[in-house]
Amino acid sequence: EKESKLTYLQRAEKVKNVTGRRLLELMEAKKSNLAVAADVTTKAQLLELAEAVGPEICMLKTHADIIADWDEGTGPALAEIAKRHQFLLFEDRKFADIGSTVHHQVSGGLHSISKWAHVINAHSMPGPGIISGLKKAVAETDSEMAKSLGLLLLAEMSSEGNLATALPGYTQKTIEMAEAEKEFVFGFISTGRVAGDDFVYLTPGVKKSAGGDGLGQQYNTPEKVIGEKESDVIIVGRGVYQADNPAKEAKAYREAGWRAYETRVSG
Ligand code: 6AU
Repeated sequence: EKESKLTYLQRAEKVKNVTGRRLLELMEAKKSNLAVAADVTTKAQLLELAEAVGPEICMLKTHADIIADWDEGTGPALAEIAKRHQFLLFEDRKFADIGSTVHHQVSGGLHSISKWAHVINAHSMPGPGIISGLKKAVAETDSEMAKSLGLLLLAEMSSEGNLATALPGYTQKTIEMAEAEKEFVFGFISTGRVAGDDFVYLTPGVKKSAGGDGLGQQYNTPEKVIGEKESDVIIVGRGVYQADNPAKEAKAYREAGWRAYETRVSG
């Protein structure tokens, strides 16, 4: 109970992963707990959206594999925008394979994720080997940036009928996997706070009004997610990028998310 009253800055001191700490610090500095899910499908749309919402966000979440014309310049172009507007890049690849395979997936292929992303995520389904595989890739890289890569585990999902939520013990086992790797794993994708104040919680399925999308997605409001469920970061996709004015909409979500946070820590 008491723990959720801590500010993001106070929580930063408890987080072991460098990128997790940096995220909490820049959230406080920018007064933003908004991550925008940039689920657009061309490089031009992606970079345009990043520029537009950049001042409002703590994080841009990408799906590199839905960009039709992704090329070797896309990662660096995103990184330049992220540096200028001070937000982190989260490649939502949702690794879900054996350690040896994810080791190649995070560093190789067309997307070379570890060369430009600050944050990645993985399913806990394969067991702790998935963390070891991703860690090995990080250890082998000569890039300074990749050395501080932070990992999030999917402790819960937002979609209807998902097994992470339905199977008894799944979320708890996922938390135990994270506890054992705190230098690397700094938080969770979850519907709210599922463990201690030394982890960061990021929640997708957020819109101005609750509801669904007809394909299993389930939406909650920023107030519910940050205020009641005690999550830390709201992840908003269609609510922002499908708006007539994504920059203006991102500002509105940032303000709603930040108000809910301020109420929580002061209440
Ligand atoms: O706001 P939306 O519904 O347009 O987009 C939600 C975004 C999408 C999903 O791939 C992602 O959040 N997501 C995730 C993540 C972030 O890992 C997990 C989950 O359980 N549900 C979910 O929607 O880019």
